[in-house]
Amino acid sequence: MIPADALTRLKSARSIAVLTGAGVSAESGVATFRDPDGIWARFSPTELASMDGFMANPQRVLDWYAHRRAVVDAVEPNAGHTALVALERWITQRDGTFTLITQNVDRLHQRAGSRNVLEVHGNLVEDRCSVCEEIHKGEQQLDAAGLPVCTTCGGRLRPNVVWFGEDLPRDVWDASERAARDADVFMSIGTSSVVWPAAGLAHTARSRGAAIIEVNPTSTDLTPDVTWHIAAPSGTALPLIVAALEAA
Ligand code: BV8
Ligand code: ZN
Repeated sequence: MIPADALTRLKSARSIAVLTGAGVSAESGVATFRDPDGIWARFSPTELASMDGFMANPQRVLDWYAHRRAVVDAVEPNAGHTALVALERWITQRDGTFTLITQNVDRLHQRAGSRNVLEVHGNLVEDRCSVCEEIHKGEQQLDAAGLPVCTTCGGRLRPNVVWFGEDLPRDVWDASERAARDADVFMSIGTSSVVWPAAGLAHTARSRGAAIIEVNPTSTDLTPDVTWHIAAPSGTALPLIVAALEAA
């Protein structure tokens, strides 16, 4: 299942960059965005994951994120998350570098033990004040309409995620681009590669000579440009890759 020359390339890599998407959390029981039973299948992104959607119906958007938080709180990281922790350990023990860039907002990578995680689309755990940008976690002060507001300035709180049409956090994005540029191997795992600019990272890596490994049971927009496509779930493929590297 794992191409021998992909393993050879990984063994000689000094720097690995990984981009993960909702597919990595699927085996934990967290719905993806675009698979037939995925989240967006029931809602449209513009209604829920956008400032316009939030302004139009804040309670509906806050209820949706509260639902997703409850789902994530009730699940555990899976073998794919754990294998990425082992891969980070394997290459850093060889004085190599490992950067995990994730589009996921569920923090399952951190709960699994990944350390150097770049959350390009933010996270579900925190709220952010839409006025003063202060980060809030858990405490709730409600306005007359029963909506959470900032305890510092009274501004409306929103999930600390990046919505469509919003810029990605500058420092996180710059670090992600640097990691993609410097990577010898770039792994695109569990993402449909349709959301930009995150989907451009693999192309940045490739333009600098990196080998691209895609782990996804189906083909994606990126597949024509990858070096190897491993058509398997991340919870199966990633432990096999790590076992082969550790056995070498
Ligand atoms: C921006 C956070 C500047 C919220 C999300 C260039 C070209 C085209 C469009 C654009 C462009 N530049 C900007 C855009 C517009 C837009 C965009 O990309 N639209 C797309 C849909 C066409 N991008 C933006 O707006 C971005 N901002 O560019 O800023 C700017 C500023 C102002 C005006 C314009 C531009 C912001 C994008 C961030 C949006 N926020 N999430 C939340 O989560 O609630 S996006 C959302 O999609 C999630 O973050 C998710 O992670 C992300 C990507 O989806 P995937 O993770 O790939 O999930 P998906 O379901 O699609 O795929 C799952 C895959 O897993 C599948 O392939 C499946 O086969 C596979 N799979 C299933 N099971 C498994 C598996 N794989 C492995 N193992 C398994 N077991
Ligand atoms: Zn505030």
